[in-house]
Amino acid sequence: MAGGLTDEQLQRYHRDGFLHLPGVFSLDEVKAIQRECARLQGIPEMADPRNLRTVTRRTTAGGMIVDRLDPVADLSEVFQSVVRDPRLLAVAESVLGSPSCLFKDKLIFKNPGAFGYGAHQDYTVWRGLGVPATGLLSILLAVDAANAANGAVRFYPGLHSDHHCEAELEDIFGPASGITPAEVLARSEGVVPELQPGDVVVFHSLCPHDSDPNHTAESRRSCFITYSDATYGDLREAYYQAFREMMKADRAAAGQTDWFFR
Ligand SMILES: O=C(O)CCC(=O)C(=O)O
Repeated sequence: MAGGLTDEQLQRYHRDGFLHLPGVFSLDEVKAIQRECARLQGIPEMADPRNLRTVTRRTTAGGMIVDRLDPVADLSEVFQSVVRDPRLLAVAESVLGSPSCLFKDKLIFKNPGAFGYGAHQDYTVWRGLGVPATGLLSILLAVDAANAANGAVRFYPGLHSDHHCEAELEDIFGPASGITPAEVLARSEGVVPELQPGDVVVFHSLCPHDSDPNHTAESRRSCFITYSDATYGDLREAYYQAFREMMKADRAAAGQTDWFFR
């Protein structure tokens, strides 16, 4: 793994648009990551929806909860090591065909009852960056086991050659925003890889994916890390600046008057 993907794995990645790699992180490594998630979740500012690092989500019980920290690596030495892990960098380099830059990282808690996500292609929100879809690659690291019951991510194989989003995005945070049309999804059959803690799924920025609510009593935490082809330069700082401006506008539109970033 430190040497990246084998030819056979790369072929499967290119065929499907995603690839499940079991056991990339050991149980001991993942236990340290789980402890770090609990520590972060216990910091009051990280559960405060005014924090521009947090994103809230509806729950099946009708409430709202903080569902993610975006970004997370700048908060934590543990996640700093995850995003720089040589095994992940080698996978990114295999797929991108060049060295990579860290573009984005987020920790999704998917607490009990948290709603899922409609089918989308991540590239929809990244298309203005001046990077082709093949120059952006995401890696999902399973912090907890993920399965159909707790809202694991479903991937639609073979649909990563085209971008299926004609309309401009009005509101990137809205639930109906950037949804992949049903007639496109009907050309594939969604696959929900059952993940163990420490497993990884590598996926193309055009691979449509969605998820169901977490119907269990435990969180389904996952870290999503996106690398960009270094040929296009380091995009992270400019991206997050623009992202935070969009968040402020979104919150102002919802009537929120104060926020902070910590
Ligand atoms: O964690 C999930 O259930 C899905 C998250 C997702 O699709 C995304 O953040 O793009």
